Amino acid sequence: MSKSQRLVEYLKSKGVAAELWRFPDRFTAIGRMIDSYLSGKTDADDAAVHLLFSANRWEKREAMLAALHAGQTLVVDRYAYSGAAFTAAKKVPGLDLEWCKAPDKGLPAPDAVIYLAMKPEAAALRGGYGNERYEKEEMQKEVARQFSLLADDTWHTVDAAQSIEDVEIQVRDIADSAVAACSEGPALRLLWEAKNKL
Ligand code: 2DT
Ligand code: MG
Repeated sequence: MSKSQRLVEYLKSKGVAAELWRFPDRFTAIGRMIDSYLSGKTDADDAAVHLLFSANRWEKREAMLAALHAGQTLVVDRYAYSGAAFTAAKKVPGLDLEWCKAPDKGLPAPDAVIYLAMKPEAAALRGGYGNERYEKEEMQKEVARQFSLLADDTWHTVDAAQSIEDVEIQVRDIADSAVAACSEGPALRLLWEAKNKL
């Protein structure tokens, strides 16, 4: 079971209505194009692929909003922050971080971002890389750097090199606080109305 799924199960066990979402959603028509690109079956222009990832979130916007308004807590495994960080990490002239953020402007913003931080060297030692595009140490290093530029005060960094139990305790704690804060009723924010930069 993924960490995100475990978090959903934990929240449900506490009586919090929660759902797991993940991006890219590889099961829509756009998602299948993304899947084919990530698995290396097809090549595509970097800007065009970036816009597909964003469109894959936009096509889910109505459903996300409906779930949120029905009181669901959405645990989202990757979202627009991954979108911006991964494309910016490619260092394609013109596709800087601001360009990469732009297409997601106006999507619902997360109340809390939980960033599981691990040094790319340590991740490589865990043998975690598969055969997909981007699963390379150099790329992951640059992605981590881009993520650090995106961090705002919705961010919580958890050291993923700890034991799974310790990671889970911290993730649960952050989620509990976020759910409690939302129940006090702050309005839904939109990307990229960041609060403050870290
Ligand atoms: P996983 O399915 O294993 O998470 O890998 N990505 C993801 C992007 O480049 N842009 C995006 O908008 C998103 C959501 C991160 C998916 C890979 O796709 C990358 C890893
Ligand atoms: Mg993957």
